[in-house]
Amino acid sequence: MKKSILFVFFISFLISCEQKNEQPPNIVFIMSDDHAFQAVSAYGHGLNNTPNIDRIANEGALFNKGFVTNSICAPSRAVMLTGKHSFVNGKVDNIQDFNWDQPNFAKSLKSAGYQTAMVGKIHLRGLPQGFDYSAVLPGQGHYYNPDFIVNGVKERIQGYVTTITTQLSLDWLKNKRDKNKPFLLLYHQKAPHRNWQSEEKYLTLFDDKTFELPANFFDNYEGRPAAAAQEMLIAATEEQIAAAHGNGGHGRWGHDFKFIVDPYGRETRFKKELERFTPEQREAWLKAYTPKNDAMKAANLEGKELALWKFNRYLKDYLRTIQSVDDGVGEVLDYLDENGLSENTIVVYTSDQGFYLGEHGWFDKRFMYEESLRTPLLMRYPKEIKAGTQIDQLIQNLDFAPTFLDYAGVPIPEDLQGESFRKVVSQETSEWRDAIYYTYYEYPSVHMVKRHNGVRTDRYKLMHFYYDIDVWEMYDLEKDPSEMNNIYNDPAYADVQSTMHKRYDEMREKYGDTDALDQQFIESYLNR
Ligand SMILES: [Ca+2]
Repeated sequence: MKKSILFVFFISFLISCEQKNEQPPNIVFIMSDDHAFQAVSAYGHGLNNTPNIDRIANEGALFNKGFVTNSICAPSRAVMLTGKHSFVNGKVDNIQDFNWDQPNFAKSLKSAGYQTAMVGKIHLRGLPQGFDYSAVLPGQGHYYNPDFIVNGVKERIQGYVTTITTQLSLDWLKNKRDKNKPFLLLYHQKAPHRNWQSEEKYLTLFDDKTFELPANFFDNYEGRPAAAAQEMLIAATEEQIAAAHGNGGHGRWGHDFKFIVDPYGRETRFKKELERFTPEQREAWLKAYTPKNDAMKAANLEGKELALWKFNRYLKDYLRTIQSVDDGVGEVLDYLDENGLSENTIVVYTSDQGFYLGEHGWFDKRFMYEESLRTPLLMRYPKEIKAGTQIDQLIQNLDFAPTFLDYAGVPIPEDLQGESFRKVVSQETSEWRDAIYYTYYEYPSVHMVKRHNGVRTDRYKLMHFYYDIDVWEMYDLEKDPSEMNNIYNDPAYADVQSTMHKRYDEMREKYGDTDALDQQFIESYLNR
């Protein structure tokens, strides 16, 4: 009798050890909004310091070729959730509704026994499905004293949005989940989305610094008519700002540049933005910005000097908001460390797309040109990823859903269009796709970036702009990484061009994209 009791104890001890070993990994999926890879210090561009984000790569992997399928906020999030291209999941632009009833990887993990939470920006209307807990910003959300929709109920929370998003995430991790189950946390920051309002403590960070303009800031867009037609110039003229005003395109004094009265004496709408602030927040803001704005007005800047000023105002505000994002990442990593969770938790840091930090003279995204196509991507999972790993394969946001399901041991539905990169990042295999496919639809609209699609291989990129234009562009990224020289129809590249056209056709076939779908999305957009 005694023996058999001992035996039962021994067996249950073995089982509990096994369960502990086989506990599926937790997943903390951190996504910020519009965070350029150029503004993550791990990538070595020297603009800013993001020690906490960098820590993920130092202790795990840094991806040098992470890309999106459609470089704009809401569609990117739909791709991330569904693992399907925009023209398959239906969310092709920021305007169409997203169908939450379709499968997503959070629903699959929840059914498999995970505790799931979505905190911060999702930018998809409707109650998020697949989550035990959700606290999301309505639409773009506000930087100061934002409204959150907590499990479907709207409430205003006083404070700074990035800090609140971190606090809500930590509160869920500490107090709101069942700690006997593995967890999935989507921790998604609004920052550094425009109009780049920083936390009080960072209002004067970088004041003593002048950032140099990128080499192609004054791009003339020769050979690139779609690039010439955009409305996303940092140094737009007063005429261009006025012309784009209704669309919210080029930089506005009272929004992007934060003037209550612009340099020409006109009152702006920024005063209205300050109405959301508490008296203390407003005082801190005015104390920091009034002297800077007055000095700019007194200097009567013109031409290149004015461009340099606008670029610096933009870049500094943008980078300031990233400091708070980095602080939050540090707090979450600390929580994992302090609770013995780091070893069995996958941590991913990425953005919903890249962003132009003055390259081609721009802010914003949308184009398939490198700086918005590419995102920061860093990942830590000590069990399988060696510290200091560098990954050069072509990864897309399409791949997150199947990758997370793979780690969790949950079957990957056959209709997902991404691939699990688990064995790539653990360096068990180097076999991977050699091309990616891209689509963009939101036109005519804010920033006036024309509809286009294209294919990128390791070295070349072929793009087609269509609808009210029919223009092909091709780039040799090895010789021309800034994409200034459109080599389409260059006889020296005739063979490459023919191969790239073949790859483009193959990609459309593989993913199920067609001219008929392009036309269908034009019609549904125009008739909305
Ligand atoms: Ca975005």
